[in-house]
Amino acid sequence: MTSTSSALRPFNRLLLTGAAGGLGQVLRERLLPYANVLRLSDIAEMAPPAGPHEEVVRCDLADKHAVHRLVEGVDAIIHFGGVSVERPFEEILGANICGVFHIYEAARRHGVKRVVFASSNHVIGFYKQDEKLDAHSPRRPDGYYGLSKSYGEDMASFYFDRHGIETVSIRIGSSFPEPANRRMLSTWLSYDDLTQLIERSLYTPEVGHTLVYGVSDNREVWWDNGKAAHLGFQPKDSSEVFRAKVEAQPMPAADDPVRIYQGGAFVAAGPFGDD
Ligand code: NAI
Ligand code: 15L
Repeated sequence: MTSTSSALRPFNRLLLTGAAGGLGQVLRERLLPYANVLRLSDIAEMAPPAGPHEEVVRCDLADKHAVHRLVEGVDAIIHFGGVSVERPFEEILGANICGVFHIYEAARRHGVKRVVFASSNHVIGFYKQDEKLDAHSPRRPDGYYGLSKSYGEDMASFYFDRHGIETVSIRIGSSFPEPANRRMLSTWLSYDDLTQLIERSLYTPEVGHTLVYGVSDNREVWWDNGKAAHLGFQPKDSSEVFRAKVEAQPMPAADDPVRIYQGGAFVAAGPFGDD
């Protein structure tokens, strides 16, 4: 937990989507200091059930009316729900593409002014690992999943320009307890740094639509966050402490996408058949 959290005035009610997922379960505990009530939502069952200062609303992001009910009464949305890996387009369509539209349209209707959107490095996955990017680099999505996150970033941009709803889109690298492979030595985002980034995304006064790469202070990083400096995000962790353990793994072949592309294996996923 970041040291500044206790000094910040909590929101009355925050909504976290994807709350039953890998990051959702981590954030469920860490976001509690930022809200009087944390509304937790997922299509999956929430375990454990709602505790003090929590409420659970089960909801399919593909269901427009359910999402509109879900968003009513919240002050800000941390949108982490959806399909989180490469899958056939039809699976991604409902959860991620319709889902992000439903979230923003519900935010407009209910007067919610701030969204934190879990985007992904797979928006730029087809860049090579020796290329350096910033927030203005053209996107190169590496699949339907990356395309859906690209669409989400555009949705955020549009709802700011048209309706004044502010968003921080976090292009998360790889947020897990520790980096699982060599690629993640560059893309790893610790849970503490993710929490700090969400805190800055909620509390920075004017963000418009800000795009920030969610990455820790790793030795070799492909992404420059200079254009998001106003967030004041200062990652504290580094993948370096895991380097020896990761480098004990066998080296993948030189032509393996995991050694070439920023998106790693995602660039080679699919096709998923003609059905
Ligand atoms: P996850 O797959 O563990 O969690 C996603 C959650 O969304 C799941 O609990 C799932 O039940 C829920 N969900 C799926 N379809 C839904 C629907 N139609 N309606 C409501 N809920 C639905 O993924 P994880 O790792 O926790 O990631 C969270 C978010 O962060 C995702 O949006 C993912 O794309 C994004 N992200 C995560 C990264 C990581 O390294 N963990 C990297 C880049 C982005
Ligand atoms: C993502 O977007 C996924 O949600 C996560 O499961 C990882 O695959 C991550 O990217 C990554 O690229 O390591």
